Amino acid sequence: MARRDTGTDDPRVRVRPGRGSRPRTKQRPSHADAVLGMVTRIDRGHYRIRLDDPGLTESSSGDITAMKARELGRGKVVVGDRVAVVGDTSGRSGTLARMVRIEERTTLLRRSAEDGDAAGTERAIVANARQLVIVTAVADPEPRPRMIDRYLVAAYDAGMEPLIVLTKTDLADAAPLTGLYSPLGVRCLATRLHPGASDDEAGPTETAGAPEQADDGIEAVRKALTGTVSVLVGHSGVGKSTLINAIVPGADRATGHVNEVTGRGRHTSTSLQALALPGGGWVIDTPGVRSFGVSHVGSADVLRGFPDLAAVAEDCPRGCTHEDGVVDCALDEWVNDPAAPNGRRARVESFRRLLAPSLEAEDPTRP
Ligand SMILES: Nc1nc2c(ncn2[C@@H]2O[C@H](COP(=O)(O)OP(=O)(O)OP(=O)(O)O)[C@@H](O)[C@H]2O)c(=O)[nH]1
Ligand SMILES: [Mg+2]
Ligand SMILES: [Zn+2]
Repeated sequence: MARRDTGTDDPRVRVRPGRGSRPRTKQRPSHADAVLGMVTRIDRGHYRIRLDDPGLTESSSGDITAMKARELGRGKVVVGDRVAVVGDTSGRSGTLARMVRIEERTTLLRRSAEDGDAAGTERAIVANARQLVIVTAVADPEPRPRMIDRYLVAAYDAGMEPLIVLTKTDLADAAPLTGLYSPLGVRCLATRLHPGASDDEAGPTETAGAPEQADDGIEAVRKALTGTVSVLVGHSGVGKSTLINAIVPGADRATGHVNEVTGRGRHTSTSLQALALPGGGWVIDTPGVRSFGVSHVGSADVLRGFPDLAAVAEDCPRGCTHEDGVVDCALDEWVNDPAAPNGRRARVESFRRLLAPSLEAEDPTRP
C-alpha cells in the first residue's frame, strides 16, 4: 500500500502508529469476544451476516452488516462463508461490525474465467454448500447439456452433491434430458410452475407436454432442499428465482420474462443471496450466467467423481487420458466384457463427455 500523505515533512508526524509502536492488546489476535455467523449477501464491500445466535442482535432476523477488518488482508470472502465478527453486532441500521476471521470451508464452488485478461484464473463463488442444484428449463430457454456437464464437473471438484431440476415441464417433455443423465446416477426432479396461474380463472390445465406428471413437482424440490445448504445455478431465465419464491415464503425474489426473440433471460437476479428455508437449511440464489468455465478442474478430479470408473481405470496404462479411441484404456475392456450388465457403455460415454473440457485445458494443442 502507498504511504499516506501526512501533509507535512516532519518525520515525527504519523497518521497511524507503525507496527513497532502499536500498543498490543490481548484481544487483537484471539478475538475472544468474536461471534459467529454466515455471510448471506455481499454488496459493495458490505457483508450481510446472519448470526448463529440471533439473540445477540436487536433485529428479529439476527442479521447484521459488517466490513472486512484490515487483518483479513486480501482473503476473499464469499456467500456461505462462516465468519467471526467483532465490534457493533447490534444490527441496528447504520452500524457496521468488523469481520476478523473466516472459518475453514467444507466445500468451495469455483469457476474459471474463459475469456479476457483473466482467462484461466479461477474464482470462488460459494462456500460450504453441500448441494449444487443445476436448474435447466426443458424449453424457453432451450436446454444446453454441455452447460449441465460443466456444472456436474464443478460439483465433483467442489465435493458437492449434484441435483438436476428440470423446470417448465408444462412447455415440453423432460424425458430426453432425464435419459441423458440417468447413466451418471444424478438425481433429476421436474417442476412446472404456472407463473400466471393466479390470474387464470380456469386454473392450471394439463398439457400434452407432460401428461405423466400430476403435480407441479415443488414438494419434491422442497424435500430435497430442506435441512441442507444448496446453491441454485443455471442460465438466466430458467426459473431459479421462481423456484425459490415457491419454496421460501416472503423471499420475494424478482423474476423476469424470457425474451421471445432471442430466447434468453434478462439477467434479473444480479447478486447472490442466501435464504433460510422454513424447515431448516439454506438455499442460495445466483445470477444466471452464459457459460461456466471448469478449466481449473483436472481430468483426475473428474475421474474422482466416478468411483466405479476410477477403480477400473487403475488398470490403465500410465498417463492414460481415458478418451474414446486411446489404446489399452481399461474402460473399453470393462464396457466390452460380454458378461457386463447393461448401462456400462452409456456411463463411460457420459464420463468421457464430462472429461473433454478438462483434457482440452490440460493440452490446448490437442486436435
Ligand atoms: N411456463 C413456465 N414458466 C416458468 C416456469 N418457471 C419459471 N417460469 C418463468 O420463467 C421466467 C424466468 O424466471 P426467473 O425465475 O426470473 O429465472 P432466473 O433463473 O431466476 O433468471 P435470472 O435471475 O435472470 O438468472 C419468468 O417469466 C417465470 O415466470 C415454469 O415452470 N413454467
Ligand atoms: Mg433470478
Ligand atoms: Zn484409461
